[in-house]
Amino acid sequence: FGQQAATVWLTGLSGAGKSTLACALEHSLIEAGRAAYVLDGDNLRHHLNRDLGFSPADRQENIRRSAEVAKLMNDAGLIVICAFISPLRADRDMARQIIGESNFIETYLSTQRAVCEARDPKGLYRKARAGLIAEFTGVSAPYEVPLQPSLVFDTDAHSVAECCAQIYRHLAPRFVR
Ligand code: GGZ
Repeated sequence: FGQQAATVWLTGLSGAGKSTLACALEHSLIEAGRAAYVLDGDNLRHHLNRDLGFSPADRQENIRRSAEVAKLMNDAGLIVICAFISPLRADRDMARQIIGESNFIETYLSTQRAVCEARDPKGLYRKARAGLIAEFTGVSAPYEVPLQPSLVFDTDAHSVAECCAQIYRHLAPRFVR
């Protein structure tokens, strides 16, 4: 495809804007003639990962399988954009190992929990607060902030287009023609 493959791994809370940014980035890459594909936690959980819930073990398995898929797609030459809460450092490190250090671009959406909770696009925080969803990240399950992400964006302060453009610039050295 005239590109060195990579996986842009978006991590952050529910409501931080991972899916929106992933979709916008995929769009701008394809517009520019690049082969790109989004793997989204919420989507994969309907199919490949439909047997998995939100216990720590199930999240780990969710990340493991998804990273293996991203790795295969990278091997096929695609730029993969992964959108998973992936709340635990150990699980993100596992994804990095599977995908390979040089192809793994950890991108942290640092948007504060209060902002994500105020957005609450699917009403999940409200349900979690009401005790209707157990082990909800940021409410009743942990989120471990990345220690050395390649990129960090607060989607409360920066537009989707700005974040997208910055990731695009980060990827550009991989485009060989
Ligand atoms: C976190 C949950 C939960 C719990 C359902 N905790 O923002 P969304 O709604 O549309 O996408 C979230 C999705 C999280 O799936 P991931 O595969 O990204 O999670 S992980 O990486 O932790 O395995 C959220 C919804 O599922 N959701 N229950 N308890 N998010």
